[in-house]
Amino acid sequence: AAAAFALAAAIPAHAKPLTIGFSQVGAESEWRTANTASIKSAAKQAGVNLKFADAQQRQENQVKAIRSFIAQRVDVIAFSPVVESGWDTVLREAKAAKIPVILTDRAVKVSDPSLYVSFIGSDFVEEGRRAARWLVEHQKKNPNRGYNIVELQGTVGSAPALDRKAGFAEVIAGNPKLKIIRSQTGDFTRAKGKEVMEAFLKSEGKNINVLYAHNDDMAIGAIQAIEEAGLKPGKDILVVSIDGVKGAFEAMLQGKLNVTVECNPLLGPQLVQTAQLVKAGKPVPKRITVNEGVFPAEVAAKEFPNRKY
Ligand code: GZL
Repeated sequence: AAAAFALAAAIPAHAKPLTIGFSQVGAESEWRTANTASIKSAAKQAGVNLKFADAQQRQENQVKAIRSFIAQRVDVIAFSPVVESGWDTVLREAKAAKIPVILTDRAVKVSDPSLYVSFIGSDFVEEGRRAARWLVEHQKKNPNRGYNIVELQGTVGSAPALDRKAGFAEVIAGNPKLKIIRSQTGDFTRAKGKEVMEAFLKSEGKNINVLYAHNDDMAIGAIQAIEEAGLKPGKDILVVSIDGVKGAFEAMLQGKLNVTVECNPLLGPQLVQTAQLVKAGKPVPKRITVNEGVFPAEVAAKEFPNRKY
């Protein structure tokens, strides 16, 4: 042990690989799969020692993972918080252990903003606004059609679900033509999205003109339900969703989905770079946003070959 200690002491501090403990939400969607792949490949390319934990969408598993990273004395803790609240205690433990914390993808609501050094992720309120703006413009061009909207919300209490709902509602507020008639969580998964859409169709049937889904996976599940009900997704019921994953482009090419608002999952390089700066004691921005666009069906064929996730 003494020899090993001597060896470690002999290695200049900057030569030891950076160790990041990362707690991921789960594997609930195509978006998440791409996000995980980006983080793992960026860590590999940078020679970072990545300890990766999948929480199966349960907050208690993320708290456990963070506690284990503290016990292992990792250099940096990073995580995508499944929900916004309930993090103060475990983040205070990380602070007491002098381990910096970086948030990726989703935000937290904490009493003390010094509990994390940086949040790298999208502006979900703007994503909700972009989805609604597309619908407002569609309505102007189709004055004779109805716009009764059913909404499939993301995971209850998650930043993307809360913010995408708020952004969308902000833009349609005061517009008598656009009305949300049902809204329920589909937990960001295809299976739940299909199940909830089946319930919407049972209770509202032909009264539904639009589906607004907080992610493409729920939209893809809902599309199956719409077809099984004998209706045409993308025509009888407009389908508006968020993420921009491959499945959404394929659905647009089949005329079953009308627009997807991009939410960039490729955060790995920015996470690794930020962690390296933090480890070197360099300042980092508190908020790092990502560039993203809006892809209506008419550009799907041209854009599809460029998609990276
Ligand atoms: C958004 C991310 C959301 C995606 C979903 O940054 O947190 O979680 O929109 C994913 O597909 O499940």
